[in-house]
Amino acid sequence: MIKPTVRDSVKGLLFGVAMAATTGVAYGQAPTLSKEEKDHAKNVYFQRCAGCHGVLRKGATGKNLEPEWKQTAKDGKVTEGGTLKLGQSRLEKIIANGTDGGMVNFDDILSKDEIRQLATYIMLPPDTPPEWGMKDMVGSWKEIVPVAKRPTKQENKINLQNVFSVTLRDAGEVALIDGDTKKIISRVKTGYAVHISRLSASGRYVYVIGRDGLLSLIDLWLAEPAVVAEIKTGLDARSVDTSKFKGFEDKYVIAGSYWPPQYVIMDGDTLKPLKIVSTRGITVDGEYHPEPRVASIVSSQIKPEWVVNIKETGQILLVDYSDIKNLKTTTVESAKFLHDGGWDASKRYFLVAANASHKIAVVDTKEGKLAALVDTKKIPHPGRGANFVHPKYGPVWATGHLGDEVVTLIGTAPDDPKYKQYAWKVVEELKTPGAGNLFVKTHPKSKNLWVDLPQNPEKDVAESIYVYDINDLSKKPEQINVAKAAGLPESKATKRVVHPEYDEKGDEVWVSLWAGKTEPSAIVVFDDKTRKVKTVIKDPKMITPTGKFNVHNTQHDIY
Ligand code: DHE
Repeated sequence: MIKPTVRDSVKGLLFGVAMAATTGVAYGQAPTLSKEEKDHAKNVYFQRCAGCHGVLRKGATGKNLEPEWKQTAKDGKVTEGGTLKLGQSRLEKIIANGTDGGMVNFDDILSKDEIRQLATYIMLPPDTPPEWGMKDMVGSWKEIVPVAKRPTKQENKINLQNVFSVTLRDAGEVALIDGDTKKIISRVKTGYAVHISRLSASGRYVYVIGRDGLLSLIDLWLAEPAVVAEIKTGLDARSVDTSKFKGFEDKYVIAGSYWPPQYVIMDGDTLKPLKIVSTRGITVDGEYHPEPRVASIVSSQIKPEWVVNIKETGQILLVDYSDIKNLKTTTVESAKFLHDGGWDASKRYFLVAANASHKIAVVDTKEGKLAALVDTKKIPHPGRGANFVHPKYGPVWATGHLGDEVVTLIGTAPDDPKYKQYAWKVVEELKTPGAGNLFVKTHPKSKNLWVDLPQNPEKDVAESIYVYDINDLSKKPEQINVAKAAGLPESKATKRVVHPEYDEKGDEVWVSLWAGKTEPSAIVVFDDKTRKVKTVIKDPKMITPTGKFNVHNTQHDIY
């Protein structure tokens, strides 16, 4: 059982309800809720549960939560289940206490009444949220500073290449921090619980996508960088990227939605929506899925193409943006439940986690086909992964795991005669002190691999960062308790250490110390060589910092 230490804001990552055992709780009585209760429960479900279980509750990283479901396996075996079968009291227990299957408890953030309502709500047929088409998008689109009124050259003296765009999750903001001076340049209002920031090819524009689908375009050239355009791209979203191929720099931006399941292509400098493409369709198993959500999107530097990963179908779309009106897409079949991923060092191969299938899919973007499907330990979660040269196996890409105590290293040099036998094979698994990793990071200039474990139930582990020596990976990683090193006041609640990110030069590592919404959080900057704290960036307005995106490294896909 996962201990009841996981805080409010990480609940989004939690996995499914174990369906294995029913308790014999009587059922058959129709579940009912008043309109007010239902509306509240619906909102709680959307905020806390939909990320893993899906809006239509078909299941992905989390289990299927439909009132009744029936599945026929390839061998013809039929299985049945559903929330109705589990019943009110069993569901309340699962939501309150979590399960051995990996779902954590919600009794520390939801009231007894909310848990009761949520249990009833998931026994009712799922609500289908509205669609979000071109009219809605155009209606939500705001050009705050039109292109003609924007500067023609940089109006500030900031070293823009070393700026960090930092998600202040629960504040609905990003902080732009000067990586040289460590001063907050500005805090910018964005969508709710921003997921990622990505850069335009030129490095001038930062694109920030909120969980609520609001895409904000920040112009770094303004005297004080600010939002110059915004648009609501969907009702629930996680991904955005830009056109990076030569000749298309800063021209287009693409955003993917969880709901409605679709992606939208927009003008890069105005966010004017140009084309919406639905991702509803057939899974790799040949079944129709009504909610195939857009997970990670990356931009190729060798072709005018985006790699768009569709979670539920397991289809990887290579979308050619050279002719938007006559859009050509290559559909690469991989494995279900695609989530996050990153390029190998050559930037020809994209490695993406099919997380609940416990696999990494490798796409050869030059050939436009699947290079490999690599079996891994449970629930790989690479973020964008980490590339380095292993002393024995040559170039490798690393991913951590939410569900196992390892960092997996996969060989990535199929054309190198010395190392090609290791390509797309798990060459080594580095032991971690527990499961619950979200992000790993290194830099071409570094000999360190930084690994967080924010989802681990042990406070000391979740508050630490672990550093491996790439020259000698047989050594145990060094544990650095970041919460202690930062000197923030002790608290009973865990301050999760999350998302290591390098500065432009590759000699500093920034990690977030992610405390509760009303407690002090911080960003702790380490010297990469000595692994000692250089600076602790604190500010009363630094509320729940999570992802940090260095302009140079994000622009050039350095990780
Ligand atoms: Fe994330 C990346 C989805 C929970 C912080 N997250 C991603 C990506 C996806 C995703 C699809 C890849 C985007 C890309 O590259 O285009 N994340 C989801 C979820 O569905 C999930 C599990 C639940 C949810 O409801 O959102 C989830 N993620 C979280 C968190 O709880 C985190 C820790 C804090 C938060 O914001 O809620 C979190 N996710 C991040 C970060 C990245 C990310 C910092 C970018 C990593 C990078 O280096 O690129």
